[in-house]
Amino acid sequence: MLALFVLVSGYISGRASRATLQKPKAASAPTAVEPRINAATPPGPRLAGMAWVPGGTFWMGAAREDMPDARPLHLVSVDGFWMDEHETTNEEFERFVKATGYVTLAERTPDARDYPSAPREKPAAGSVVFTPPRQAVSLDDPYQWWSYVKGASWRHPEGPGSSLAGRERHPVVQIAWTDAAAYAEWAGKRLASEAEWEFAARGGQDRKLYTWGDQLKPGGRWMANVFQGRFPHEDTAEDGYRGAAPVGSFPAEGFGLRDMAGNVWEWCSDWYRPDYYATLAAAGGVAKNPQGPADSADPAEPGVAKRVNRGGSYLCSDHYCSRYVVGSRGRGAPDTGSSNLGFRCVKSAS
Ligand SMILES: [Ca+2]
Ligand SMILES: [Cu+2]
Repeated sequence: MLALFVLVSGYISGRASRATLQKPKAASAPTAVEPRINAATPPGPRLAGMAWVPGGTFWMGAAREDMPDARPLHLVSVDGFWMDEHETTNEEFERFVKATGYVTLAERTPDARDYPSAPREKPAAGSVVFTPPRQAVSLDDPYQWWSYVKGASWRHPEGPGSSLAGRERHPVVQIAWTDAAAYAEWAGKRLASEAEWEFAARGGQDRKLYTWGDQLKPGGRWMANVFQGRFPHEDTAEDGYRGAAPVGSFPAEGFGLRDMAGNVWEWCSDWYRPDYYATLAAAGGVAKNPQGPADSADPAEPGVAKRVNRGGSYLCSDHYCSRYVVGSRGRGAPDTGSSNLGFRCVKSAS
């Protein structure tokens, strides 16, 4: 009893007590932190359409030369939470719009004062659509395959003339961060932090390349809806889908979640900064439930604040962007959707 008291009081006063120093080192010294998955069982009954993500401590990031913003690997811990098993679908989003009358940003005529650098012509409601060229193009100019299309919105993902017929179970796209946050609030949920999102995507595995393991095509099988062929003009749909797929078309990962790689990008709650991981790593120890930086910076588009996107999309391929790598990161302006960007929600345990 006394030994225990000495040990505890020694820790409280910030220096090791004699009792501690006499113990074998391994038993008492807080040595290297190991990644672990919490054992805690779900708090209460399962929520409809959601999977329990138990939380734990994990190595976050990707140790890849071509992804400097995903380096360095650093230890992060997150508490358990519930997560939508799949991306929010068109039929789910329609229920929200019917119930609330919500109008997405893409459907509103932008205020010219918010876009001082835009062309002088009258701003029009619309959104960003993947418009592939007919032939091979240089991969350093994304404007070759992205266009601002008037009238594009979640109801008309590729612009006027396109519709949701037959796409009820496809992920909703053309969703700005603001729209995703509004849906989440209505649903009594929220967007995941980037750390929660990555912990969930790893499915309980440690430092794997993909949500399912280290091999891109185990047994020759595609595990996610991504892009095959020559980007951007030739999508051979070897995985069965050109463009988005109905949610849940590919196998679940370790926590029961679908499409955490590929299909559509997903909004997270965090602001984006390429140096955020370096900041956390420099602080040392384990970052507990990190919520992202206080502000945003994107050297590729200075002056435009960005929120984090994760998971990559049906446009990701190994010779262009590889963002189905589980630790990789994306970002976008919170007022801007696109034809390969959607979201899913989470809910805290309490
Ligand atoms: Ca595909
Ligand atoms: Cu990509």
